[in-house]
Amino acid sequence: QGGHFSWEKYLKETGATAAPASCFRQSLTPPVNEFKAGMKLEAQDPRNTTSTCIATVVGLTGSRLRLRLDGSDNKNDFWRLVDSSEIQPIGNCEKNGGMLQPPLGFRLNASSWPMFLLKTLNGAEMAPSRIFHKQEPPAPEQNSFQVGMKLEAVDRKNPHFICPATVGALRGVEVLVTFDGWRGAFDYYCRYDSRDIFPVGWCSLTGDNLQPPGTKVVLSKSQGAPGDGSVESSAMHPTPVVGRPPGQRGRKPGRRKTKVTGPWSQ
Ligand code: MLY
Repeated sequence: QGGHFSWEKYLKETGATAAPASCFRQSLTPPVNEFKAGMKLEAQDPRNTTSTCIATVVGLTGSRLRLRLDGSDNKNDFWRLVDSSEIQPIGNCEKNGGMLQPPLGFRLNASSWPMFLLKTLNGAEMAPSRIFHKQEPPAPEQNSFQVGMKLEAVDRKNPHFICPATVGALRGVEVLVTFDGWRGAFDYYCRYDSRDIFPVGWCSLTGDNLQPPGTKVVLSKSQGAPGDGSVESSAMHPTPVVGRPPGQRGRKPGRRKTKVTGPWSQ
């Protein structure tokens, strides 16, 4: 990883302001993470949200858990905040009259699910209910984000990453999350009360790993070439941009040409 990213310097450099914590559906003091790798719990299947499945904690990052559904493969891991309502102690589903389901893409024959369930839970370390958080923080009453405000946001294409981002637009209850230095390839709209967006400083409070901004210059809507006057050129990134065909945006794996050290690096 490059130099440590400093929000303080970056905000100064960009002349931007951080979105106030009151804009977000996050607790003011991030929820403590008392989970351990190997613990099992119940989780909604992200690919089939009506199913409650067994998941194993395969990693911990800040206030988040990296989860893998039992009976699934290792290519569909997902991340949840420890205070997410989408994770529950084992037994919760049955207590509420539900039935645990095999994950979408269950690697065995569907008929072997009952036996698989027995075996996967036998002798397993179940996450104790006391380490779950009673409820999610309440949603703020309204969308109070403003265009230009800075935040930290999950990169939904690479959800293990939390990155510096800017509110690019507002659309009713939705916010356009744009990733600093990534030319729009990873941008998305989400509700203002999404659990994937955090106030500036969140990662440093939780110990999660905040990525540095990317190094790409943002082009205007006309997508003109650098030098034609359409470049919004961020002063921090004088790096020339080499175009790539649409559908191939984002950095090629393992070929970052520019070292990520900006004036905001410590
Ligand atoms: N493998 C991807 C990683 C890009 C991550 C972008 N995020 C941090 C906004 C790529 O090189 O395209």
